[in-house]
Amino acid sequence: RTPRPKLAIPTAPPRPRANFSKDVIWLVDDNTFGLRPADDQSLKIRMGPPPASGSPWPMPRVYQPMALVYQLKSAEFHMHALGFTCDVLETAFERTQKNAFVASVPANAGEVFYSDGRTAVPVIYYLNVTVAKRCDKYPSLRMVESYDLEVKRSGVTIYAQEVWGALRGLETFSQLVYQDDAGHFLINKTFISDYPRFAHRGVLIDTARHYISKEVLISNLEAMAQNKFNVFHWHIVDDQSFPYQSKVLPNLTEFGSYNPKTHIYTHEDIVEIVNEARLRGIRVIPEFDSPGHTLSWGYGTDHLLTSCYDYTGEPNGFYGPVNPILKWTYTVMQRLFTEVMELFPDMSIHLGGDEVPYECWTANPFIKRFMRRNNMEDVKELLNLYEKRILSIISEIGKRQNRRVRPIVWQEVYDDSGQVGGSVGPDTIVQMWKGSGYDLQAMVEAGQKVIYSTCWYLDYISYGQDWQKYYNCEGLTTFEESGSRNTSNLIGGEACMWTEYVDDSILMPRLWPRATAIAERLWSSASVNDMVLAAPRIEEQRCRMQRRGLAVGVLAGPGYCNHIRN
Ligand code: CP6
Repeated sequence: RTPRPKLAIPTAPPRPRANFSKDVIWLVDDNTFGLRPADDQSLKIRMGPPPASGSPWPMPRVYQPMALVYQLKSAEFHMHALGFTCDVLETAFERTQKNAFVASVPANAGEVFYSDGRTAVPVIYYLNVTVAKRCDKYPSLRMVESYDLEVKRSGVTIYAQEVWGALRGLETFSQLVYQDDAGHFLINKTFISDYPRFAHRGVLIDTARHYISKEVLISNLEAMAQNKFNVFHWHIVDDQSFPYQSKVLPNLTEFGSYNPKTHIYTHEDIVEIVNEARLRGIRVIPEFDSPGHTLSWGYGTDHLLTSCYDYTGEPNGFYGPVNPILKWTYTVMQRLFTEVMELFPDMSIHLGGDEVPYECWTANPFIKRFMRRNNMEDVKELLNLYEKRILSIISEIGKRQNRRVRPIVWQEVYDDSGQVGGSVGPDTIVQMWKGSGYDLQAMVEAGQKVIYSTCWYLDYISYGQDWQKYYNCEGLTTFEESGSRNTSNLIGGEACMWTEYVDDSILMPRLWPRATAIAERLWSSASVNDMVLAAPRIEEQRCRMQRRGLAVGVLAGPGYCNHIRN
């Protein structure tokens, strides 16, 4: 095929062409500059082509690719666990084997020579992983994801304290592999030492506005793993539908789902999804949003939602948020959450609490009377009361199940009931999603653990390269520049995919590779923020995901990937 002519109009960013002159070490943390194995100094000949692929995303903390090239042969490449192992590591080997050797051009296992035409490129046959600690069953907020990775003549080595770090290292390794024009798989001599900036790196998917199939959710988990995300925030139910299969309160599902035969997540589905996530070091945090966003709960459960009243003092036929003044409400919640917390092993459960339509509460005569009798002047006190009870139900269930729970709530619970003395305890994490007028720094400095989402509403679409907006994230940059103390209270962030206008057919291409931009913000050092340097690398990550069979969308306008499927 003849090369395509160069056009005069601006098109895609230039294809990734790393400068692999042997004197250049690029994009590493300052404190490690100049650290380089000595044997590299003695190279006499220019080694191999610069990789057309092979740069990792997100950028590792310390990344030192060197000019020396090795060959890998897919059929003669073997991965072994030298330390502890378990199903997490063994299945990761299988995924890594597949992902590392997806061919852009037909694979070629023949010999490769350096540019002198005589010296053969050494072949590497082994990858050894040492995990220092026995595998945990499930990933957690406290898992250790750091790893060291070395590619050298004798083989690839990954060292990790915990199996979760080994997963991240294997993903990085698979991204370092690239093909030359003749189809040989190559990898550069490389030293990497890596760990995440934030412990909580999430993707929210709303499965209530549109039902998202198990297959798409699992495919999304794979995309998350390839971008080192570690939390699937499952916004499973909402006003429009209740697809969660409740066995203790079957009417919730029977009447609340779009279709109880086809559009639900059975317990088996959930176990499968949680397991697919676990194998990739991804936590699954379910969200049962209440007291707002609960209309669908009302189809199968009487007296749960508040009856709304109009100005004449008559019920207007509509229902509002969950009724906070009935014992029955807390019975329902207690039963539901007991079941949910048995099914979802993570220490966190998301309790929602956003966008409560207070007008319905304040117009209801029974609630008015309740407030009067309890000396409540502000309806926010009612939210406070509700959240306090829900949080105590959750912590009771946790105690009975012998686990510490770290509930998550949307920021309104902090904003509104913080004012009246606080349903939000020290174990509660607040997820921030509102923009102007809300202050991340203030929240963090007040000692509140925060998950940040304000910049990252991926359901919003606009013409042009919006990944840059997500990559920059002004709110976070402002926070960084403020020189805030207590930065450790910012535990991470989440990309949010609400699905009012998204279903199975477009969820993957709308999320990816846009969430890829966020992945680097959440994993890499704060100093890795140069968009010009990021542009070719993120484009390469997009092509890599596409090559591996993920239904990713377009990132940056006209362009192409260097493989058959475009
Ligand atoms: N659904 C729920 C939503 C949103 C929220 N909660 C939402 C609000 C504003 C925007 C996007 C999404 N669709 N349950 C707020 C957290 Cl811009």
